[in-house]
Amino acid sequence: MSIGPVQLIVLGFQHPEFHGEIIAELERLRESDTVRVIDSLAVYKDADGEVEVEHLSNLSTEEAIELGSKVGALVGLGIEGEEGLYAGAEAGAEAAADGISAFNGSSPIAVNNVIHDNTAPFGGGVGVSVPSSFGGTWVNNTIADNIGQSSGSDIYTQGFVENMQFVNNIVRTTTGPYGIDCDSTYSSTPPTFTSNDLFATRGTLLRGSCVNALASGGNISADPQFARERPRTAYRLTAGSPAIDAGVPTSVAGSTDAAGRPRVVDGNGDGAAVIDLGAYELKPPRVSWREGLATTIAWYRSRHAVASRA
Ligand SMILES: [Ca+2]
Repeated sequence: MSIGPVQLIVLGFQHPEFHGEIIAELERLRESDTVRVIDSLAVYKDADGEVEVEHLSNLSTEEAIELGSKVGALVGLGIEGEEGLYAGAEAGAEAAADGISAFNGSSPIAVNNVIHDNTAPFGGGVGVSVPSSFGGTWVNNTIADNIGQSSGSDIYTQGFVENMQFVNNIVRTTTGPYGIDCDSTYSSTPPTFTSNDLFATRGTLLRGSCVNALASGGNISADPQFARERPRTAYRLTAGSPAIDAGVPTSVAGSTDAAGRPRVVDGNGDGAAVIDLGAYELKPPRVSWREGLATTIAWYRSRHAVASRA
């Protein structure tokens, strides 16, 4: 089955008291073909630090098996693939909790995702609303061309996001009114932005507490020069992109990019392998078109010279 556009939302509740209203609303939206919940986790940590987890999805079992591991990877939770998914569905919270031992005390980690062409009132690409120091670590994602109808087309944060980190991402906003909006209603401390390319072709790029994101942290604002957006090459970098070899080292990025290719390679030919920004690492061709042409001309000329002498 095809998926997309897909949106990842993290919601926090200060005083969780639910009586089935959320599930009923999601069922209603599913029935009207408005949204489908691919996977959701309700996580509750009590005063003693015990974690309870409940799964919720309105995909069929077959669809959930196909997508389960992708979503687990997206939010950085070790659900242990299909086995963990089955176990969670069959045995409920207790079985699923076994698969997420890394969750307690850590935040969601989103790495190597291409998040594009989503629409929401706030936070078309990434929407995070949290009541305490949470919100996750976002590394080497490409977040582009999303629409936040009211604000935050590509990123919208709300709540206490001072521990949220954005590192080596590309954000390209092509629809306003605002690309990245860090709502300061509850806290004026923004997430930390380090070594990202934050760029808008339309609308205002930054709003709220992250309005100065470009002033520090080695962030840039330049056209990332994506490849022509055919399905196989969409959002990959082209030679000359300012995102090439522009990242900071991070073990979170892993050893491969979103296409499964080696992650840290020398993309600008200066002899130093440096991580790129965004979900894809550019691997330059071994011989450029110009070099190949020059070699061919040199070969032809040498042959021609020999032939003339003969
Ligand atoms: Ca590189």
